[in-house]
Amino acid sequence: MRTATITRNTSETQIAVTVDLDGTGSYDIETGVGFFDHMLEQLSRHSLIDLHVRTRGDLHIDQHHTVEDTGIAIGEAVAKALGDKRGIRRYGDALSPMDETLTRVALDISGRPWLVWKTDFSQKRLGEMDTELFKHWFHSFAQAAGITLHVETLHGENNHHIAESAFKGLARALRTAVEIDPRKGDAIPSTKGTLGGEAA
Ligand SMILES: [Mn+2]
Repeated sequence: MRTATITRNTSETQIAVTVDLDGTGSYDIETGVGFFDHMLEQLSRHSLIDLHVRTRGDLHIDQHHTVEDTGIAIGEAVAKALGDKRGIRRYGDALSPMDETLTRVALDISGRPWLVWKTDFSQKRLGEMDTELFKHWFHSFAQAAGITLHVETLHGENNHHIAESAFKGLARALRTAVEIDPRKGDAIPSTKGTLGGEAA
C-alpha cells in the first residue's frame, strides 16, 4: 500500500496529512484558508492522490506558516508513500490550460529538490490568500518531497486561473510520475540504482 501519514506539530502549526498515491482523487481538506483548500482539492482530484489535510495554523499572524508547513507535510507524506521509488515512472509533465492561461509543469522525482518558478500575479490576494505564498508552497513541497519541479506560466491574465492552472499542472505531472510503470517491474528508475538524492 503506497500510503503515508505525517503529523507535524510546532508552536506555529499543527498538521495531519494522509496520502494514498493509488487513490481516486478523493479529498478532505481544511487549512483555514479557503482559496488554499480550493487549490489542494485540485491537486488531489487531478493527481488521483487521495489527500486528507487538517492544518491549524497561526492565522492571527498571517498565512505564511500555515501554507509553508502544509507544503512540507504533504511533500513528506508523498516521499514516505513513495518509499524507495521502485517501479515508478519518475518523470511527469503537463501543459495545463485554463481559459486564457497556459502553464507548463515538468518534474522529476529525483531526490534532488529544486524549484524553477516563472509564474507572476498582478493581484496581491486571491480571496484572502496572499499570492506570494503560491511560490512558497511549491518550494516547500518540492523540498520536502525531493522533487525537481519546473513551473512556468506561458501566458495568463486572470489570477485565479493562473494559480489553478499551476496546481492542476502539478497534479497531472505528479499523477504520471508516481504511477507504477508495468514495464519496469520493480526496478528503481535510475542507472545509479538509487533515487535517494545523491549528486547528479
Ligand atoms: Mn477555481
